[in-house]
This record gives sequence, structure tokens and C-alpha cells, in this order.
Amino acid sequence: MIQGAGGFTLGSLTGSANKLTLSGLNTYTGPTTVQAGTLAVTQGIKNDAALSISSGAKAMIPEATPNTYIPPTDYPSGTNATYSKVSSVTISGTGVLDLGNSDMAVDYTGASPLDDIKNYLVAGFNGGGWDGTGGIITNTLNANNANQLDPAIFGIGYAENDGSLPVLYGDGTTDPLYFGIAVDTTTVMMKFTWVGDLNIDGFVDFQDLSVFNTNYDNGASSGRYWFEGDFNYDGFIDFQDLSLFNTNYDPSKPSLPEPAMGALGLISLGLLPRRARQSRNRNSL
Ligand SMILES: [Ca+2]
Ligand SMILES: [Ca+2]
Ligand SMILES: [Ca+2]
Repeated sequence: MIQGAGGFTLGSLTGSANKLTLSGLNTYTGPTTVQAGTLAVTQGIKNDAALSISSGAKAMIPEATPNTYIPPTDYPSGTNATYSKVSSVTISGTGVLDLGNSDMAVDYTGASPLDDIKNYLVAGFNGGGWDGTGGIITNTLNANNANQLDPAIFGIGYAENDGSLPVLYGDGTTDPLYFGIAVDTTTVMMKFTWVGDLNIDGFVDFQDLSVFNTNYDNGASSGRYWFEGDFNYDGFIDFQDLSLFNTNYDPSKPSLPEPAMGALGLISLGLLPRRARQSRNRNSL
């Protein structure tokens, strides 16, 4: 366990592994800075301070179990406990942040980092392999991972807790936590979730369908976001996204991670007759 004030800086490491793993729950305060080598934080980076990753360095949250996908029994649902919460993310050059199958909240003040985070994800996604040489990746979907899960089924969704989502998340008193994370209204959340879960609540259901339908313009406009319906990070909401959405649309899929009590109401949508759902899906798209 690392504790104390002043932050944590990983400079140059010696040895072949070139990797430091923090497996305990760390309580240090101040920024986390990875200047070289790999910093692995098993339980997530939770100090609500700046995270900086220099070019060539890597910060990673190791995959949490379960991380396999063998429906209908095994889902890569991970655990809420490995979430990260930081105040900013800065990645330089070939620096990499690997979120595995965990979530991260960037609880910022001042200007929103939404576009920076989007750009990091675009770079990490790297056209589909999640093996970008810089930016935000997920080893769970990385083409170089022997146990890679399908990036056409899972992705890292992102959205801002600014009232644009169906649920306003908070600190758990008046408004619910975001998958275990206390957030305010100036927070960008990233979530390992189903492709198609544009409102990043863990489900791909009618709420997502409604927003997708509204935003779908067959690629007429650029600069679109995941939470609008751009699931392949190319900035367009076009037939490729429609195809991904249709393939993944299924309100009966379990939430990633497993649903919290507050989400149980949404599951009832899955009780709609499947034929009716498909019909609505086809007619409205
Ligand atoms: Ca904030
Ligand atoms: Ca959703
Ligand atoms: Ca797209």
C-alpha cells in the first residue's frame, strides 16, 4: 500500500520487467505520474487527482474477473471495485492508459476534457484493434491479447454526467452512484460496456435505441460521440454503427457489471415480446 501526500511518481525502473504493480488499495493523495515503465494498479486509481502518462510509459488497471464471454453463462462483467477516479487524464505521445474491463470517472473542474478523452479513445481503438500505440486502450479487446474479446460486441463508452443522460448520477445520497463511483455534474465517465450502450448504463435497450434513432444521419455529420451513437469512434453515425447497434440490441443482456438494485427496473423491458422488439427496431431504423 502506498499512502501519504505529495502524489506518486513512477520514474525509470530497472530490471527486465520494467513494471510496478500496486495490488493494495492505495491512499496516497496528489497526482499520479508515470514517466517510464508500466504502473499496474489492481484496484484502480482512486485518488481523485491528476493522472499523467509520459510518452512511452503505461498505466494499467489489470483485468478483473470475470473477463470471459461465453453466453449465457459467462460475461466479462468485472467488478465495480476496480473503478478509477481521477481529476484529469493527460497522455503524451506513445503513452498508454489500459482500462482493462474497468470504469473510470474523470471528475474535472473548469473546461471539460470530453474531447481529449474521445481523442485518446480514437487513438487507442486504432481502427478496431484496441492496440493503439498511444491513448486509451483496453487489453480485454486488444488484438494482441490471446484471450481477446470481440470489439464488435464490447467497447469503452463515454459520456458526461451533465444531465444529458437519462439518469443524473451523484454521491449516492440524492442521486445514485455511477457504478460505485461518487461523481458530480462536471464528470466524464468511461465504461467498459456493450457496443450499443450509448448512455453507458450497462444495458442495450430501448433508451439507447431512442437516442440512436434521433441521432442517426447516415454519416452526414462528423465529430459525433459514442453517447450519440458512434460506436466505432470514427466520428460518424452511419450504416456501420447501425449494423453494430442492430447486432447488439438486446434488452435482456445483463448489465456490465451485474445490475445494481436501481437498475432492476430496466430489466423488465426485456420482458417485451421479442418479436415486437424486433419489429419496432426494424421499422424505426
Ligand atoms: Ca467535477
Ligand atoms: Ca444503455
Ligand atoms: Ca461511426
